Amino acid sequence: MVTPDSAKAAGLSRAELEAFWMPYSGNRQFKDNPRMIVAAEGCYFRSADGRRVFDSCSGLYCSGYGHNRPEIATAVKEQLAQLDYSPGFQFGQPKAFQLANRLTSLTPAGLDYAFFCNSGSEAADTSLKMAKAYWRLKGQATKTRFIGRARAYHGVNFGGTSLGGISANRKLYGQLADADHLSATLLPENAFTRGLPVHGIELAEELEALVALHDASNIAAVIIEPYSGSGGVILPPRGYLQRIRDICTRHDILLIFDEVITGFARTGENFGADAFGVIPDIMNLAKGLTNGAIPMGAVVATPEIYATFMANGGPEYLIEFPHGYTYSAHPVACAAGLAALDVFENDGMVRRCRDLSQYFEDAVHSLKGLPRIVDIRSFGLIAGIQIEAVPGEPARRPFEISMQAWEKGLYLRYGGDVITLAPPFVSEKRDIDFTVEVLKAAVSSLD
Ligand code: PXG
Ligand code: PLP
Repeated sequence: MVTPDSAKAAGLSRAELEAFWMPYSGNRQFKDNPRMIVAAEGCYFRSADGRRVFDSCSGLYCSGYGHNRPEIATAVKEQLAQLDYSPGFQFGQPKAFQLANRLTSLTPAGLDYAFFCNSGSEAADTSLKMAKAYWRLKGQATKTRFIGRARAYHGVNFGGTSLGGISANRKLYGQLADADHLSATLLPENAFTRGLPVHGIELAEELEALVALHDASNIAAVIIEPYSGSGGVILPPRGYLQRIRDICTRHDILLIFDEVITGFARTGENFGADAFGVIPDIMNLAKGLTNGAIPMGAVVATPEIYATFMANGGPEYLIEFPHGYTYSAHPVACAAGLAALDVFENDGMVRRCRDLSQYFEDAVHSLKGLPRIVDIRSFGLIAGIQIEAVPGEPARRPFEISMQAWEKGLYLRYGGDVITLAPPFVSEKRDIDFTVEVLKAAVSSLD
């Protein structure tokens, strides 16, 4: 067995595993069967027991440009030596402004103002507060309601938890903030589609029904992932996002795209907005912004939204948007962000994603026909492989597959009963082959 030695190899006793309450983890199982990662380079982790492990999910979808990029490491080191921290409230540091310019030169035209935070969860709650305040400043203070979607993920803070739609993430907390949810766009007739599914555009009409119920005068915003990542790689049917956009525009409802996973090349374009040809009013980003090296998120808004805050801010010395984090636009995060965007552009991550995506799609869809695989969905360099659930034991089979994969040198992520692959853009074809081979063997060994 590899696993019992893993903590010991990392110099930790069983007792020393206790104090750390691990996030989104089965703490009890892990602490009895630890899986320690001690180093990384490119597309590979090194486990504490010295094995190379292929990272088939770019960490948690965040390290698409490959781990331990020297450009990012150097920028971070230099920044730490020059300015480790500076207050972001009422004072500035140059890299924040540089990064905002770099970022908004990449985002679609009309998304021109970047607000920085430290994670995708903070981006979600920032965007919701921004939307609500925007309508209040415009004298439409009844526009307060938010609409999300079933099976969506918008992080773990109060707003994002409520607008999210993965029941396992919500059930312990009750309804934290008021929210309505559109259906997820997962239809059986679309099973095993490559790219965007054909059926389901009419699901967008549910938004009209919610407008009829609440009246647009009471709705602030709709928040949507261009495709749901954590929810199991749920793709938008052709025309669906455009129809959502049209309904929002017609009723004066802000459209927020949560691009925490779809942003930064995963779709084969800079952003999901580009890939799907639909421009939101607010775009949430994190993960790829720094390649995961330093925590950072961003909310990018239209000039109209920014101008509304400025025009209604009162005397100039006053704060227009009473919101921000101690670590908003942290200088080290900004340095990492600037270096990551250099890598993103100079090393052509969008092109790399496109170049590999057909091979990836063919490889992943070659799993069709194996027992227990009930759907495969793919777009760009992301894929969801849906495994038939064991009744009453959600996510049991993907968990078992993931544990087997780890033993064989593959880090494999899953959400619910869906195995999610999101390899680094710098992966080789042989890495994809290896991933699919390991998966094939693991799936074939299921009861
Ligand atoms: N929005 C979206 C669309 C996300 O995918 C967040 C917000 C929250 O970001 P932070 O940085 O607060 O975690 C996310 C994060 C998984 C998985 O395996 C997905 C995420 C994070 C960790 C694991 O599906 N998405
Ligand atoms: N709680 C307390 C007591 C604080 O003083 C602060 C920040 O000053 C926060 C929470 C918020 O922390 P952060 O800005 O890191 O989100």
